[in-house]
Amino acid sequence: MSLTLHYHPLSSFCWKALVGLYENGAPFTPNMVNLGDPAERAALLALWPIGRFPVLRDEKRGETVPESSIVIEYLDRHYPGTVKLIPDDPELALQTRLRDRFLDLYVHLPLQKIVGDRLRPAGSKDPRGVAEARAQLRTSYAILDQQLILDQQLAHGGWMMGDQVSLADCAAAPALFYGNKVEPIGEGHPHLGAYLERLKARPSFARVLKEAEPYFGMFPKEN
Ligand SMILES: N[C@@H](CCC(=O)N[C@@H](CS)C(=O)NCC(=O)O)C(=O)O
Repeated sequence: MSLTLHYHPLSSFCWKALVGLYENGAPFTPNMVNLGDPAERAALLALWPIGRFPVLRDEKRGETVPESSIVIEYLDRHYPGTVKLIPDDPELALQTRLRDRFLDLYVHLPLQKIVGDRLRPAGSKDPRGVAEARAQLRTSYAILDQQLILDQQLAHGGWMMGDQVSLADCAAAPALFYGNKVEPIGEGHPHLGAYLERLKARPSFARVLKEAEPYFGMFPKEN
């Protein structure tokens, strides 16, 4: 098999790539990386010196592809499946990428900050940074909920870009799932909450969640 995904089943950015892979249907070999194991960490660093996953390795094309958005763009371009994750229309493609960026930068990164702070030892916590991250999440939820109403898409049972699932939904699934865990979306954002439920029921994301289940105990609790 040409494609190998270096990943961890609990990692939110890996979930994004996995949703893309399961939507796309391209066969791949999953390689679970334990970052606590020095040899496995060194192997990941050899592939991508930043040392973060997901990383996709394509032996056939001799390419190493880091960054979840780029993994999905790469799949769409070189291993197109039945679902087109980046629309052909350039304007729609731009909107898709904007939503992907919004979800990564203004939902996913703040939630990562909150979870990361739980792992810091006492005395090295960053309460101000966490409060800012929570405020960012609340602002982002409100923008998304409002945007979804304006678009008439999510309010009517659709996906980020309308009827077709796209890169933006791959980004939304982990960002909203984990975001909701650390800063609940709540009843004030009904469209966003309903959209998250639809994502959870979608077979690609339901599969990702099922595969992560054995590892959920490793998710850092609030302290
Ligand atoms: N911008 C990157 C972010 C990747 C990322 O932050 N991955 C986290 C897991 S969700 C990671 O590798 N963390 C390991 C570490 O920081 O040592 C992407 O979109 O793939």
